Amino acid sequence: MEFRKVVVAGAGKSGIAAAGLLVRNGVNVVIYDGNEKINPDDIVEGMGNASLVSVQLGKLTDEALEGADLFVISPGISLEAPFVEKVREKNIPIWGEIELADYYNKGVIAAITGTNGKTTTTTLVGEIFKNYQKNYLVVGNIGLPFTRFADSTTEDTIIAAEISSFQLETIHSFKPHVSAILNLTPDHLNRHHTFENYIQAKLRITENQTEEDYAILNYDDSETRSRASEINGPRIVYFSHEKEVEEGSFVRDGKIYVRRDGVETYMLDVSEIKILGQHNLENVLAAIAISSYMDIPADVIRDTVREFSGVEHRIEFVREVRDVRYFNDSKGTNPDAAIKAVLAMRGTTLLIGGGYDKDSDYDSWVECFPGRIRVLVLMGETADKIEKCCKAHGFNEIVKVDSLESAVAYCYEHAKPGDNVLLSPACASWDMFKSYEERGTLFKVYVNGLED
Ligand code: UMA
Repeated sequence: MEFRKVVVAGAGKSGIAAAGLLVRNGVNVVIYDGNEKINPDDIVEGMGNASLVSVQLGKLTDEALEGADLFVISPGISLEAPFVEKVREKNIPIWGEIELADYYNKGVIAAITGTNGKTTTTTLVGEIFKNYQKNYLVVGNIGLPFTRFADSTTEDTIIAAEISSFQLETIHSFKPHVSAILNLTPDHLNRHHTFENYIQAKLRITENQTEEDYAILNYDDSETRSRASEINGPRIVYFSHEKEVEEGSFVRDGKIYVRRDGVETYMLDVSEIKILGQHNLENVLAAIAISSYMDIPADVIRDTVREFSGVEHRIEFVREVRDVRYFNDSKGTNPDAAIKAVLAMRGTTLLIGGGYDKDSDYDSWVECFPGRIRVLVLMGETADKIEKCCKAHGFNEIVKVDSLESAVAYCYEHAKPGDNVLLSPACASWDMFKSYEERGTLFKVYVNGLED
């Protein structure tokens, strides 16, 4: 298929990169964004051949769609957005940015999805790839659009791709050699409406895989394990810290092994892993299985895992001030991720939570507070909803603030020696910040400004 004119919806990271890829390949592009306040010059800047690009803001017109042979939609835009119906009526194919990238890609992909642990696992797999060969990429939901690099790949490029449910909704022939589903707990219900719809979106990561490919599943997460029967095509491989799986990675007597086609390989001892918590053991087991089935030698995997000390914004230790330890878990954007951060703390914690409302259910998060959380400092759109949930569970140690800076200041004044202060909001950031990265970075700025 040759493209002559493509409309790209969304002028965020993903849309800009998709448009850039198309322009580099000589395609006329209309970039559309609903936000009228964006400066079109900022969008076109850096796009190379600007004569191929036009920008439309506000309402998507028929004229913009005229003659378009493809519509590329950014992951943050719902397929239920009213203008999408118009595109469907005109029978213009709708692709996500991942599908577009894969159209130009020549490399071999390890694609990682799941509710939590995606970024840590993708980062670790990327580090393993980096230590194996120069020709590698780390892309996707992690913040580096695949389209930015897709047309520079060769058949030897190995790619670690973090893929979200949003991105999977708009794939058609995207076919990773190795796919991984790390776990499945409810998230993004305001977009997918039901947990089942969300799961079905995640399972699409395997839909084009065939028998020479592998789908790696978390054996210890019953929701994920039970979906193996719905996957047709790739060979199923598991990772587990509870059971010695037939095919995949597992733990025996504190030692991690990979068993592939009946051959067992020792990888490393669990005690050698630097990143904290059981969820991180799962992430490491997943990364080991993914890399092994991407044919990376065991010694490269072993050495990289031994060195790996985690990712930014994920239970990231920031600083100790007056005997209080501050942790940035801005990536804790749903209750399940936030529970893992609470459980990873030693001693009592002043917890900063709340944010953008994704229709999440906060009960299980609040249930893990007694004995662990000294006070919950709430901010953002969900503050009232979370407060109500806390009260229903008999947890009343709540303070509401109107900014992250005030939250840090409150914790600084009220923490006792030996406490932790943890930013782990259980909510997305979009009500008050551009991204969870911005929220985490600002948290670190405020914490680093505290007087010792
Ligand atoms: N927009 C419209 N109309 C709409 C909605 C949005 O025009 O109805 C426009 C906005 O005005 C804005 C643009 O779309 O200009 C934003 O597009 P986007 O939301 O897709 O954001 P990007 O900057 O392109 O970032 C996206 C991913 N964002 C989302 O999925 C919401 C980033 O994932 C990803 O890193 C990036 O592409 C690169 O691939 C972030 C994320 O929060 C980290 N992901 C969710 C998560 O991890 O839970 C899924």
